[in-house]
Amino acid sequence: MWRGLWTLVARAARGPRSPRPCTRQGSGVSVPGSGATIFALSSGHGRCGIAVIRTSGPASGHALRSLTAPRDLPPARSACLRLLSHPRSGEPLDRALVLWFPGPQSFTGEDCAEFHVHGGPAVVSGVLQALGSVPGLRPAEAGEFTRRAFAHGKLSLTEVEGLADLIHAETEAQRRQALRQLDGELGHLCHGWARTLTKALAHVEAYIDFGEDDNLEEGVLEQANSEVRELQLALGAHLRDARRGQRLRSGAHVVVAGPPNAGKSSLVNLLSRKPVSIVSPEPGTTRDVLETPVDLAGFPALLSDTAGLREGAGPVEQEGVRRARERLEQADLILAVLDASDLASPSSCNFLDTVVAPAGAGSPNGNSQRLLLVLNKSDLLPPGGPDPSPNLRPHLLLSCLTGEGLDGLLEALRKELAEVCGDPSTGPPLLTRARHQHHLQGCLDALGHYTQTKDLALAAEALRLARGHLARITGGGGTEEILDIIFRDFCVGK
Ligand SMILES: Nc1nc2c(ncn2[C@@H]2O[C@H](COP(=O)(O)OP(=O)(O)OP(=O)(O)O)[C@@H](O)[C@H]2O)c(=O)[nH]1
Ligand SMILES: [Mg+2]
Repeated sequence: MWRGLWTLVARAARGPRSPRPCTRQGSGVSVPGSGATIFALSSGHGRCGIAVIRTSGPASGHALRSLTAPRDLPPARSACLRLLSHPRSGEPLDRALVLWFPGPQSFTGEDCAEFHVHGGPAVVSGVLQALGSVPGLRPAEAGEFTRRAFAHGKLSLTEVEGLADLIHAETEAQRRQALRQLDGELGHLCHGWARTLTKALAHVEAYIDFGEDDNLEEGVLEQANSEVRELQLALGAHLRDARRGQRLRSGAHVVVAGPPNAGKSSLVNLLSRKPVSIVSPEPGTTRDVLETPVDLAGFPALLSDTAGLREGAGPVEQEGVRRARERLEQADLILAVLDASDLASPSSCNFLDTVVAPAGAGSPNGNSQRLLLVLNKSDLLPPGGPDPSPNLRPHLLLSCLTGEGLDGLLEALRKELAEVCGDPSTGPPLLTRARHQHHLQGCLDALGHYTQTKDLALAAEALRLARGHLARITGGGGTEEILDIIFRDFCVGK
């Protein structure tokens, strides 16, 4: 039996069965030119109060000493005020805060230095030029600091993506989602799934190797099968939600539609707080689809104004109506706008029958089209008068003219968009990229092969394939763990 265990040890140590362990030791990804020390302006470009320039690589300490001579390196991770001067000419450049982060306790895992200089363009370019004159330093390429952090195991791939999203986040929901991903939530979820697979694989491999051995616990294969079944359910649920995370990253498509003159353009301008569309009392003013990115109740959205839907207009307006209908089909959420004082008109009735009624309330999984019905121009209704349409489906009263009802609309939008995009403050970690979806689907397909095959060797291979897909989401690997689990989880050799 011990010979059997050593066979497993030897197997895990060779070929495709022994990729690097999935630990924070490093991703195993090589960084082109990683021996060099890189430098760059890390804060935004343009005039500002403080600009941050940083370096990463073995010559960082030398660079810091060169610009702050004759002073020594400051204590690690403490801000110190230093006079910066050009290492060759000795010309003073700025009085700045400098920080020294000896590796591996730094963002990239390498020796790093930071110069917090005054943000004038001449100061920034002077310090960058001074750094360029230090031997062994070169300007960083786009994303090179983060790439080094990944290569040194400081960030997983999903965390790298979270960091990128955080930098690009424009709405509260995007920021929350990016922070959660940067905190490693998606990575932890994938690691948890990968651990389940590793365990199942260990069980299957142990059965292959020690199936005849009395000392092997009973029901080993059944346990593996039930773990795989549970995982299939969990992955399936996440994949059904996959579009949400992507909408949260790139913005939900919210289409404003309704009959002519209902106040669609007025609503678009109100929600985007800028004059995107022309507003006029003339029906048929908007003809093209006008898009504007907006922050809607904390969620990112691409808001589209469309032509009023009606029959019998001229050819240009008809083309606008065709485009409006096309856009409606792609909408994640429809904002259906009607004139509250004109609900009995043929165009209002037609719109209610052809757009509002079929859209329905949306399915519980959030994948179908959702619709919010807005009755605009509530200021034209008689004061204290009855609800204009007690038989209508649930709706919101609004006046774009006075702003009354806007808070209620924003709250309704927040709820709808939390369904459409997923709520990053409460829900499970979201799959924000097609890459995540692709590998999760690959994992699920491989698990499908596992459940179908009768051949144990093929079943084990399917599990390895499934685990490889999960590992690729976070950018890690991991096969040596199987052995750890065999020793810990089984009684082989007792
Ligand atoms: N009284 C009142 N008038 C409004 C309100 N909202 C919009 N209007 C007016 O209604 C008219 C039509 O508004 P638009 O926003 O251009 O309507 P639309 O639906 O985009 O019209 P089309 O592009 O022609 O389909 C304009 O004269 C607006 O000032 C409202 O809440 N109350
Ligand atoms: Mg319009």
